[in-house]
Amino acid sequence: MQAIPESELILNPDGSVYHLNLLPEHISDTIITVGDPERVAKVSRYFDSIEIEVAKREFITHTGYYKGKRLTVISTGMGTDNIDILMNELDALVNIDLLTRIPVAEEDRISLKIIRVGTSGALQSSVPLGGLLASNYAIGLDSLMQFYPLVQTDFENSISEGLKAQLGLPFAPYCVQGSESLRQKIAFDMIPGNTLTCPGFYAPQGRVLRVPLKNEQLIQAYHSFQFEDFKITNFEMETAGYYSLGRLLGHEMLSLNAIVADRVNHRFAENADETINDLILKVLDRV
Ligand code: R1P
Ligand code: URA
Repeated sequence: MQAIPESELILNPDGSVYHLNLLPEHISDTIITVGDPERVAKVSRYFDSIEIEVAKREFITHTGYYKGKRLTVISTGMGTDNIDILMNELDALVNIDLLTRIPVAEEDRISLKIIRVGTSGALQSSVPLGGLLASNYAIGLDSLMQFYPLVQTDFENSISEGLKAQLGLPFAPYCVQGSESLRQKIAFDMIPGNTLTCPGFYAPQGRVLRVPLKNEQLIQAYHSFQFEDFKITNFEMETAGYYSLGRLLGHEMLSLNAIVADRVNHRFAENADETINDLILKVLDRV
């Protein structure tokens, strides 16, 4: 196999991957990801000890031990473009020999367990403020999967095509299921849901400040979409990127959402920090 060129797999002078600034020994095979860089310390403050702290741009990484288990927590910032960087560089750390720049043999590949701990807005009144929701399927309204050969199941294709028609979009949003085994293990008591990943926080999530929406019925269209018993429960900005790249690269991925905004009743949580902390503690104890 040919070595991956320097311009494709970019390494820093110390051999670390370009944006994450990490070396293979800096990460555990179990990784908690958060959007907000300040949330990293809110997770690692529960660690028994912190072994490594690395920071570059929005990617802050702490690796340490929680009740004897080695864990890594990394912040990603917002949006699936950052998830493209995160997932490819994490994969390079475990599945490419960074000295020879050659991918490891298929039988030696490592599958990471990655759990997103993020915030989210609810699209159904069955999803309460302060609730914890585990994404079963994710639907991506962003363009990331226009560039990767994602293979969808027939059911996922039906969701993609149905939503394209319902929203009158010129493209079919992508739809991907996350890890069922991680969901059973970590999120058995959380609300199961289907998460819409939006390429923005304002108009793509139906929010109007000064500029009106192109489609005034957008929230209603998200809310009322139904295929068999599938409904969209919540939205945020990363999950579909994670689930699709998890499938393409062979990593197990689960997205967990602390519900901080209720878009049906137009309310925002007064105790969002408590809800997120509750989610962090559950994940640390179960991962
Ligand atoms: C928007 O406020 C951000 O919050 C959600 C969205 O996905 C987006 O990143 O997740 P985080 O709380 O993890 O950042
Ligand atoms: N994050 C989002 O992306 N949307 C919300 O409404 C809340 C958190």
